[in-house]
Amino acid sequence: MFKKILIANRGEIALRIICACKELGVRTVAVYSEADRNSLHVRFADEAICIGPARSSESYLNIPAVISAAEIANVDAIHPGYGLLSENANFAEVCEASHIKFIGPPAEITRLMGEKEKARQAMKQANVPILPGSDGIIASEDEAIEWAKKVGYPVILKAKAGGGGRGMRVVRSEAELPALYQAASSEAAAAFGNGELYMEKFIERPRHIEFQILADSYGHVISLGERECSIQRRHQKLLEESPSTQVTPEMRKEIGDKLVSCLTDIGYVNAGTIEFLMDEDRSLYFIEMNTRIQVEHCVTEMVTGIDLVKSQILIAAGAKLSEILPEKIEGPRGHAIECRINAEHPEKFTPSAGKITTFNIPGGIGVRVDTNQYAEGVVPPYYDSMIAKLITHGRDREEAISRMSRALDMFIVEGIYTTIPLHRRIMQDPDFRAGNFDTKFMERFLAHKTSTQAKG
Ligand code: MV4
Repeated sequence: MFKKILIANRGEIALRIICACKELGVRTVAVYSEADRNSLHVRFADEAICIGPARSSESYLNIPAVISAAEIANVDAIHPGYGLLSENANFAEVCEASHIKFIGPPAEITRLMGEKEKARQAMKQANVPILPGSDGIIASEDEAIEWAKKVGYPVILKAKAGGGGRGMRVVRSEAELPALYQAASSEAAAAFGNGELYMEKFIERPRHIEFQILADSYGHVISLGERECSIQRRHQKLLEESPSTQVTPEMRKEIGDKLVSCLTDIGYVNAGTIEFLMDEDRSLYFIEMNTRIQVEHCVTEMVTGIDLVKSQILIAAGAKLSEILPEKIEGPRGHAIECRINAEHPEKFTPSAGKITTFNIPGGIGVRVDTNQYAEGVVPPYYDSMIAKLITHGRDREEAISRMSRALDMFIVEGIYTTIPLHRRIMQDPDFRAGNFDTKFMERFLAHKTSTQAKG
C-alpha cells in the first residue's frame, strides 16, 4: 500500500480524496495556489506545498511544479481528482517516468479515449450500441454531405479531440452543411489544436445517462450501474441521480455486460465513466468515455455502498476487485440525488465570488455534503464555481426528493449567491418529480420562470 499520496487538485474533491486517504491510513500532501492558502484541503492534509500563483495555468496545471512538490514530499502516488490534469496523458506519463504512481488508467488508454472517434470504434467492436455515423474522420465538406445523405438529417458534426460541446454543430439540411463544417472545424482547431471532425445522427431531445465502472490491473471489470445527468445548462451539469427512472434492470445488465467486455478487451484500469445518450424510444447510444473520477460519483456511492475514491487508490496500489468489493453486488439500493451548489446567481448564472458570511451545512438521515467551504471562507474568482455538493439518499426517489427539499431549506449560505434557490424550485417542478425530463429541461424551466415573472 502507498505510504503517501499527493493530491493534484483543489476544492471539494481534494478534501474527498483526503477523506479516503485518512480512512486507508495513507499520509496526504496537498498542493495549493496562493489563492487557496486558507482552503480546508490545505488544513486537513498532513503536508501542504504552495505551487504557484492563483491562476490554474501557473499552479494546478503546472506539471513541473506538481512533480517537484511530489518529489520534495517523496510521495508514492498522485491522485489527480477531476478536471485540471486528470485526463492529461502527458502528465500521467511524466508521473510514471518519475516513479510516481498515477491514480488512474494507463496514459495510452487516456489518449485513446481522448480521441472520440477511436473510442467509438472500440465500443462498436464490443457491440456497445453507437449512433449511426461516419466510421472515421470526415475530411471534407463533400464527404460530410455524402455521409449525411446515408444517415439522413439532422446530423451532428463533432471534434475528434472534442469535449464540453466545443467544436460541435447540428446540421439540419445540406444547404447549411458547408458553413457549419467550417465553423466546427475552426472552433475545434482553436480549442483542441486539431480541427478534424466526425459525424453522427443527431438525437433531438436526448437524456444523458452514464455508467460507472471499476477495473483492476488483473483484467477484472465491474459495472456499478448508471447515473441520470440530464439536468444541465450549457454543458454544466446541475443535478444528477442514480438509478435512472428510465433504465430497467434488464437494460442495466445488458449495457453493463457489454461495457465489461469492451473494457476488459481494452485493458482498462481504475475508475471510468461511459456516457450515453438515450433517445425517445429509450435506446442507449455510447457517446464518450471519461477516464477519471467524476463530480457526480457520490450518487453511485450512495446506492452501491462502494467508496469509489478508496477503490481507485486500492486498485492503483495493486488490489484485486475481489479483495476490495463485496462478494455480491446487487442492483441499486434506494435512490440518490446530488445537487451542485455553485457560487453563482441562481437565474443569471453569473459567478459570485467573495466572502461567505454564514455557512450552515444540513445533516440528518440520508444527507451527505461534500464541500471545502466554511463560514468566513472565501470563494476565489479563478476557478470552477462549485462550492458544495448536497447529496440525499432515500428508500425510493420520492424520499430522496423530500430529503433534498428539506436539506436545501436547511443549507444556509450568506455573503454570496448560490444555486440553492434554483434547486429548491427544481424539486417542486411537476415534470422533475414525475421523472419527465431530458437535456433540454433547464431551457424550458428557465424560460417558463421568466415568462411567469414578466406576467407577475
Ligand atoms: C449529441 C447530441 C445529440 N445527438 N450527439 C454534448 C456534449 C458532448 N459530450 C455530446 N453532446 C451531445 N451529443 C448526438 N449524436 C446532443 C448532445 C448534447 C448534450 C449531451 C449530453 C448532455 C447535454 C447536452 C446538451 C446539448 C447537446
